Amino acid sequence: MDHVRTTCSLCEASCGAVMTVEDGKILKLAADREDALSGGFICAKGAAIPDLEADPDRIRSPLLRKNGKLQPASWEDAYAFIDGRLSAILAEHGPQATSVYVGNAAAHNLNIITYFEDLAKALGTTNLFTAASLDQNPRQVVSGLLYGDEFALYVPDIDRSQLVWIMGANPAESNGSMMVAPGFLGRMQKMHERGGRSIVFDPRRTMTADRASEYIPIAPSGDAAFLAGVAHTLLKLGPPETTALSLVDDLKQIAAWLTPFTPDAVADACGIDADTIVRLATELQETEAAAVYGRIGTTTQHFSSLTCWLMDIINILAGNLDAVGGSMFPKPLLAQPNTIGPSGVGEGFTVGKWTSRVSGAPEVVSQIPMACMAEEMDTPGDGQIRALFCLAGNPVTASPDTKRMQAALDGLDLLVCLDIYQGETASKADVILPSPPRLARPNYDAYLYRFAVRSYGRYTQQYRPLDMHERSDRETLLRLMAIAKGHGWDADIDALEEAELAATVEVMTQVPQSAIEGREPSEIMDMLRALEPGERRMDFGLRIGPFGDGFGSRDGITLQTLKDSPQGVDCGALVPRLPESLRTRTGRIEAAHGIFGEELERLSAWLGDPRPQFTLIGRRQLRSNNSWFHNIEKLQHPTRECTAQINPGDADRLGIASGDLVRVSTPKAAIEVPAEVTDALSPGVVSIPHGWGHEKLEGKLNVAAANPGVNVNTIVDYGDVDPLTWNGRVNGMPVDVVISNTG
Ligand SMILES: Nc1nc2c(c(=O)[nH]1)N[C@H]1C(S)=C(S)[C@@H](COP(=O)(O)OP(=O)(O)OC[C@H]3O[C@@H](n4cnc5c(=O)[nH]c(N)nc54)[C@H](O)[C@@H]3O)O[C@H]1N2
Ligand SMILES: Nc1nc2c(c(=O)[nH]1)N[C@H]1C(S)=C(S)[C@@H](COP(=O)(O)OP(=O)(O)OC[C@H]3O[C@@H](n4cnc5c(=O)[nH]c(N)nc54)[C@H](O)[C@@H]3O)O[C@H]1N2
Ligand code: SF4
Ligand SMILES: [Mo]
Repeated sequence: MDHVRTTCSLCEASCGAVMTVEDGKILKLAADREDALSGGFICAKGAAIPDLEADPDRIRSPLLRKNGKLQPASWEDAYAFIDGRLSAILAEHGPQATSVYVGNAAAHNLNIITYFEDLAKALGTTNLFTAASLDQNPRQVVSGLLYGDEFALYVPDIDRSQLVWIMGANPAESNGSMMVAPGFLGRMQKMHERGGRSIVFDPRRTMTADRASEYIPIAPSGDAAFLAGVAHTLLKLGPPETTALSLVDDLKQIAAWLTPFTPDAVADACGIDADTIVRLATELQETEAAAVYGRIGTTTQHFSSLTCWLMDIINILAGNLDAVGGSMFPKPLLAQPNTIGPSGVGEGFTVGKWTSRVSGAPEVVSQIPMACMAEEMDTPGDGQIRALFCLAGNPVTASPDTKRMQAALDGLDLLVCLDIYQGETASKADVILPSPPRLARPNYDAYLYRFAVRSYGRYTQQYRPLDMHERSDRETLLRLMAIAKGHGWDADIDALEEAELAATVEVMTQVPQSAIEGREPSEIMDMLRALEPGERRMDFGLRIGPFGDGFGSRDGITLQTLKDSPQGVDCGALVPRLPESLRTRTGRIEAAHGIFGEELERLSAWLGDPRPQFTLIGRRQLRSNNSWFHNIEKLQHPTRECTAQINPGDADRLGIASGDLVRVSTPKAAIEVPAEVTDALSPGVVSIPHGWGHEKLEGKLNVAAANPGVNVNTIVDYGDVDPLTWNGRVNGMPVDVVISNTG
């Protein structure tokens, strides 16, 4: 029996864990008390990893569609099929007829997150879609514009804060997002014990709200109005002089834009009275170490980018941006744009480097927004998408306007899914390629540590070799790239990768102030060749990173350091990073982009708009993860049901009791869901979780199919997308609610 240190990695908390392994099976997963970040925390999902790995419905070899049915096939046959189809599509329609979709699970998989962009590049397409445009793109774009780097994403320095505002996030159940702070509730509790306070702003009194010092029921999409009132108040109070404030361009313009947004002017629209707004703003400013943090409820609503921008403005005006205990910029172990190159200035950031074919939507963080994916597939013409590589995602369930997405995917000439299950999207595939099991892959939460509340990393080596039916995701993606480039699936993929790495190394030796500036590229490549091909990129990223050894030029870490410390490498608490972390062209915080003035005008008009009778919002569930995890018997739980939560007053008025079937509809579509009457919901708000609707999965995911729930995205549509980012508005849609007459 072995005890193997690992990271759970199923969600963004990235908990350190220890697996008990016997005869190639994971018997148990327990918390690792020695982990510097998670300190002994895991949740029910982590503990269910043995069940997840042993699930008989997992895909363990490729499936290839023959005679209309997905059937087991060899990797060679699967690749040969893809090669044939893809080559024909490329020959006839060119590279723009191909596309890549990257789902949430890629962020939890080292190899997929490392190689997905290369696949899109190898295909030669700009049609790269990701779940980020149903999620955090407004946050990233606002960071890009203000700080010059889309990954300049601050986190609440929760372990040293005395006040944290939690807006549109429920870390008690999501375990935190764009913030790696495992055991968030424990950290929050510790803050309370040292006299600190937490305040939750949410239209639903969540599990986090129940544990917070104060709960403020804000109106759906009312955040921008509220924050504008707070910013107005902070300007009146007089912002403290900080490095962040001294770097802001252009405060005068921003103050002018905010002039009309008095607390009185915004109170009705956000549902928070003017005195409370003034009290909260004053407390925020007077508390030495305070942070404002927002997640899904702030980035997928009616004013997503504006809300993110206002959070930044408030963090700055209250003296909390880049302050210890405030909102701080992480410094991960792996190099990222704002830890490479000249300090404090850079190339800046833009959106719209190219536009989408059908709607002319802007490129956003090198992607086309998901709001355009179905139309790019179902609208005829030059550049119509005919092939999709779907990596660790499930757009049928995740994307608004499900029916259109389903039909669009059905119309493709080639759909290849890289997945571990045959879910709603993979069921439509021509080929499904499986990721290997946990014990046969290395792990490092490269994507997530960018949001960690400490500079921290924990690497897990592959525990056992791949068996004859398994391939690493690295190999799979490199073989798909080889096919896309016309080299054939059996090309020498190590050579292919080496050529790419050599090009990157060469560029980095020419970047001023990079850790290897002026070095001989061949010397660096020789050092990298001492490692396995699949480890070289990561070693490179660590060694040129802020804690790296610069390939021998200074004391620091390498991949070997991480291998030698399976319990994790902790490089300490966050440190203030302004102005060093900026990568804007001017070296300033470029906060006064005209779009934010325009958005404030849109907000101004909205303040007086009549409110819909019902607004639909979503919610995450503790024992779930978007559309998957529903196939694990042990994770079935009364709190994980697909219900429409509704306030008792509304329920009374409509004659609805818990358990009744209610019909929730828009002018275009309707669903029927059992009601759950609860005073956690504000009046006029109805909450339905996403990720459900497994009714067609019998024989594929049998446990999930037995309790299918309803896919809320059948009625959610992209509607009025966020003007700056075209992000999906999956929270805040007006709906009708009535008791069902079929129930
Ligand atoms: N209405 C509504 N819609 C939403 C949201 C909402 O709040 N409301 N939230 C949005 C958000 S934030 C997101 S991130 C998206 C999520 O959108 P998606 O990422 O498209 O959906 P998931 O359900 O997370 O799909 C993850 C897929 O990865 C697979 N998978 C799991 N582990 C692995 C692995 O190791 N390897 C491989 N190859 N595959 C794996 C799973 O089986 C599953 O098919 O949904 C969005 N959609
Ligand atoms: N257990 C579990 N963990 C998960 C996931 C999961 O499905 N299950 N999904 C993962 C993913 S992909 C993500 S992106 C993260 C998300 O992590 P979180 O954002 O923390 O999770 P949510 O539960 O979606 O929280 C969003 C909150 O916003 C509120 N809200 C809705 N509209 C508004 C609004 O207009 N204003 C305000 N202030 N609040 C609003 C909702 O009521 C909800 O409580 O969680 C990740 N972790
Ligand atoms: S909180 Fe997330 S990372 Fe931690 S054990 Fe649970 S699912 Fe795994
Ligand atoms: Mo997400």
